[in-house]
Parts: sequence; C-alpha cells; structure tokens
Amino acid sequence: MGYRVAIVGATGEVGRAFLKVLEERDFPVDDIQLFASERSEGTFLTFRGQKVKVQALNKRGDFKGIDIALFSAGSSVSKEYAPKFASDGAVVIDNSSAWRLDPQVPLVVPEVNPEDVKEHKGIIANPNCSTIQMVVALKPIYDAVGIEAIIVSTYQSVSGAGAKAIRELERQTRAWCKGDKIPDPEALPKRIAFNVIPQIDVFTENGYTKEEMKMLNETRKIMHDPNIKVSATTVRVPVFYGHSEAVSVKLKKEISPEEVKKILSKAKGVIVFDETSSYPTALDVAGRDEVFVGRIRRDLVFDPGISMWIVADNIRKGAATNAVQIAELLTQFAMV
Ligand code: A2P
Ligand code: 11C
Repeated sequence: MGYRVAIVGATGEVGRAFLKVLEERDFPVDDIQLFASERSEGTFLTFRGQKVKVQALNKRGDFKGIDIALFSAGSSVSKEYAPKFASDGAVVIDNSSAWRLDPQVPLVVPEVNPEDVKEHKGIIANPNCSTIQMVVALKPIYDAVGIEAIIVSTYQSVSGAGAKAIRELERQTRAWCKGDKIPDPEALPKRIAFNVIPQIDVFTENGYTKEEMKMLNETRKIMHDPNIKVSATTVRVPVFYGHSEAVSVKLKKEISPEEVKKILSKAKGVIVFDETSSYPTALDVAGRDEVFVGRIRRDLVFDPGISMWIVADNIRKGAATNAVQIAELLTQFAMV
C-alpha cells in the first residue's frame, strides 16, 4: 500500500530534494501533491518521470486526503499551515524551526531518537541541518562514555539559506571574475563571495545568533539531556552544498581516538573518513546521505576530550533525507 504525500515548498532547494529522495529511496507514494507560493502556481516539477503541477498553497480550501506532508517553506508558512494539514488528517514533517521546541512536537533524527516519532500529535519537526549532522556523529560517543560539553564552529554552505543565497554567491563570483561591480548582498547579511560571515540568522539577546542557540536547544531535546552544554559559532562560507563543523567535546570518561574511530565505523549513518592527511570536505559529501567524520584526535584542552571534523550535505541529511527517514519510521511503526 502506498501513501498520499504532499510537499509544501516544493519549488525550493529542500522541496526539490524531497522529490529526489522520495524517488531514490523508493518511498511508497500513491499520489503526490506539490504546493508553493502563488509565484509558482501552474509550473511543473517532475516526479518519477511524470510532470506534476504546482498548486498555490493559499488557494486551497482544505487539505483532506493527504497522509504525509513534508514542509519546507519557512517558519511562517509552517506556523499557519501545519496545524491545518494535521487537523485534516495528515502527519506533517516540518523542516522549519516553527515547532521544534514545542513540547507537544517530537524533534527527530532517526539514527538518534527514532522512538520519539511515536509521541507525535500530527506534527513532527525535522531539526536544523547543523544540529542533525553533529548529533548523528556524537550520539554513539555519548552512549559509550557520556558528553558534558561541546564547542563547535561551523562552516555552512549558502544552500542552507535557500535558492536565493545560491544565486547570490553565483552572481557575485561571476561579477568578480569579469571585473564587474559585485552586486550588493540581498539574501545574506554581507558579501559572501571570497568572504566568510560569522552570522547565520539573527542575533539574540545573549550575543549568540538564533542558529547558534538552535544547536544548543535542539541538541538537548534530541539527546533527552537538558544538561549538555553547547557553545556554537556558526559561520557562512562561500560553498554551495555541504556544512562542515569543527567540534571539540568534553567527555565524562576517557576514550582513545582509536576507540572513537571503531565506534563511529559501526555507527548507523556515519562514515569515518580519517586517514593520515585525508579527511572529508564539503565537495566530497555533496549528494551523499551519510555524515562524514575525520580528523579524530585527542582534544588538547578538554581532558578527557575528543576533537573531530564533521561534514554532511545540508540539503540531504541536513533536511530532505532526514525528513524522508522520519516518514519511513512512520510507516515502520504503522503510524500512517
Ligand atoms: P516559491 O518558489 O513559489 O517562492 P527556498 O528556501 O529554497 O528559497 O524555498 C522556499 C520554498 O518555500 C519555495 O518552494 C517557495 O515557493 C515556498 N514558499 C515561500 N513562501 C511561501 C508561501 N507564502 N506559501 C507557500 N509556499 C511558499
Ligand atoms: C542555514 N542551518 O544553513 C540554516 C538553515 O532552522 O532549519 C536552516 C534553518 C533551520 O542557513
């Protein structure tokens, strides 16, 4: 038996990846409906070789007849429409930050807390991309020896900020190569071509950005550990796809880098890519669904502690793949 699936934000970076990942993983889809803004109404996207018409979300009266709705159209759309889809009978898997910290809404990374899916009341939240790849790599270490604190610096690609930011990096780089005036930033807070920007999302009162606070609050919720400490500096870099993270972890018990490599080599969804002078980069992982870990070494500040380098495709494992894996859990647990 297949499912009636809807995608909200289908024309966006993550929306298009939803279609690809559903196809690749052969998710049992009987019917697919695609929604975006009025700007995209009547355009077509392809699913399994068939053209599917995009509908304007705001022109639909009700959302009956949908089993699973994958949302990635921003927080305000999710706040307004996810409850409508849910009350009309769908289970919503929402990629925005709108519902992530709501106690009624599970926040799920299938490799880490799959059972939380069972608590859903119509909406399940997909975590932030930088959080997902970090917890996939750290949960096996957490289970083995315990983690007290994490210090993380991220190197995040422009695709995390959507299709407009991708075009912005392209336009600015082309202009620079031609010797033309570089267009002013619109999607990102400063020029991104040949630059790095230590700001993702807006600043909060404590001097950290929202993206940085998401890494703390979401990690606590996913790991079911309100005491774990996370201090993040999140940075945008001129890379199209793939987020990289330099992570230092304060452990509760001693473990050697060799043991960490062994544990992570067996962990679901993780690939250890750690040989002398060899490590994963964003270009290596673009288009992949696993989280790649390298540079595993003893930390020189935390004792006991481990440092490592974690890289994943933010649009796939950081968004679309994680959401489709949640949909797969719903089918495994017979919850749709
Ligand atoms: P559209 O393409 O019609 O603007 P990205 O994050 O890559 O920019 O994609 C955002 C997605 O969210 C797009 O599919 C976009 O549709 C969709 N979207 C944005 N605002 C709305 C809205 N008010 N209602 C429905 N979809 C929206
Ligand atoms: C970025 N991580 O790279 C952000 C995008 O909360 O889902 C995802 C924002 C979110 O810009």
